[in-house]
Amino acid sequence: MTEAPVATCRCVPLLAIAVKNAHLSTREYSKHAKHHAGRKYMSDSESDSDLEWIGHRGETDFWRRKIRTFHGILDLNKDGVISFDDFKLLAERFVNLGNLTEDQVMEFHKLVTELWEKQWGEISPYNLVTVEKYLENMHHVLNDKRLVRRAHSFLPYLFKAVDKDKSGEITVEEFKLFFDVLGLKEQDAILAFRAIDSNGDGRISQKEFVKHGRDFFLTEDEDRISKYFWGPLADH
Ligand SMILES: [Ca+2]
Ligand SMILES: [Ca+2]
Repeated sequence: MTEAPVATCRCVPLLAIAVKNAHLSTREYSKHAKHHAGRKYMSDSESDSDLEWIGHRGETDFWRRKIRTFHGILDLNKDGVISFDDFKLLAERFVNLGNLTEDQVMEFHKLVTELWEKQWGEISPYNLVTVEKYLENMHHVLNDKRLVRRAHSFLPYLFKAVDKDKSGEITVEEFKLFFDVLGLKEQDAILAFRAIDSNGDGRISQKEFVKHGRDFFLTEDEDRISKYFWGPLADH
């Protein structure tokens, strides 16, 4: 019975998934159930079978709106384009919170540089990423199995950077710090935190943080709570 392990592990989220997928055909659902049963042996980055097919991702206005929202966050000096300086400065803000170890800081810097070079090429003040270019690139990443697995590997570092007491979980206070570093409002941090902390215990684990933070970039499903993760969505 493939359904048995589903009923015994992580009941609440799985029930929610089951309800959400009630419209799927039996065949699709059992594929889904099997997939979720095996999830604990997989990294989150490999568990994307509920997304649109590769090649057809990133075609909704909703997804484009989310990507424009994130472009606005990365554009620290709000001049309409992302430069490596924006990128580096944002990483520096997380590092300056002082909660990463020396090794983590080194890994994070290396990762940020690699991400830039892989996605945007040259590190130069003239290499500027407009919203259009960003949308085009993110669409490409989303539709490339290999690229999409690596694209959000920076998220655990953001989590560790704001986990002030190093408890391995983030409280609403720590989440406010996260939004503050991103230049977002405290009130929006509270709203986002409430949405992501779906069991209401006042804590978000690294796994949940990475899962929803990443899901924001991947899903076209407007019902997913990940849409709250990076603050209010851009108007259009
Ligand atoms: Ca900028
Ligand atoms: Ca904590």
